[in-house]
Parts: sequence; C-alpha cells; structure tokens
Amino acid sequence: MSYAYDPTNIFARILRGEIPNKTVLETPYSLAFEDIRPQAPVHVLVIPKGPYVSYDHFAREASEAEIVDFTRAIGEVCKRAGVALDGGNGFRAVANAGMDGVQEVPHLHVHIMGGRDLGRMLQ
Ligand code: IU
Repeated sequence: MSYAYDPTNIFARILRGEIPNKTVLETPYSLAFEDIRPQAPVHVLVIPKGPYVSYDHFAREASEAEIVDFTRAIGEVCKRAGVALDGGNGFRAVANAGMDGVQEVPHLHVHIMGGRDLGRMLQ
C-alpha cells in the first residue's frame, strides 16, 4: 500500500498560487496561512509544500530537511502569533487525518489555535 495524494485539493491549489491566502510565514519547505473559518482568535494552518496527505505520510516519507523546516515553521508561527510559551498563554496543535479524524482537506495541515481558553479536548 502507498499513500494516494490528490493534487487537485485546495491546499495544493494554494501552493500553486491558484487561490489566494493570508500568508503568515513561508519557508523553503512550508507555508502557514490564516484558516478561513477561524475557531479561535489565533487559527493558523501550517502545511508542508510537499505532497503529503497526513502526518503519518509526512513522518514516513519526507526528508529530514522538510521535517526540520516544518517543525521549526510551527514554532515560528506560535512565536509570531504570540501564543508560544515564552511570553504567550499557549495554544493547541492539531492534525486531523482521514475519515475517523474527519479530515476535510487531504493535504497535511497542523492547526495552531490559541488566543482564548480552548477548553479540555480529552476527558
Ligand atoms: P480539517 O483538519 O481538514 O478538518 O480542516 C480543514 C481546515 O481548512 C478547516 O479549518 C477550514 O476552515 C480550512 N480551510 C481553509 O482555511 N481554506 C479553504 O479554502 C478550505 C478550508 I476548503
């Protein structure tokens, strides 16, 4: 079995410049932009530029350079948004995957949400 990536998904189209986005950060291997339906005062999506469906796909097939870049991009987004723990009140990072994870867009994205008390996610 291999992962099937659909190059027509909306984030692939954003990466190709076919659809506008509110960019927060761009690095060699990653892009971060505002979620169009924010669930919190801070709601940014961080995506790798490579064609990865999900976190498990990325973790298994991305290069070390991509993984380092993506991880650092998440840290930088948190810092820029003022939610990193060196000065901010914190955040939630979520990556939904597949049917059970209720993933809407089949291109890996990590939601960074913060700016309010997000409540308990797990009971
Ligand atoms: P999910 O993790 O795949 O369920 O979340 C997809 C997110 O992508 C969701 O929060 C949408 O509001 C967001 N989004 C977007 O920011 N821009 C778009 O054009 C589309 C979805 I379609």
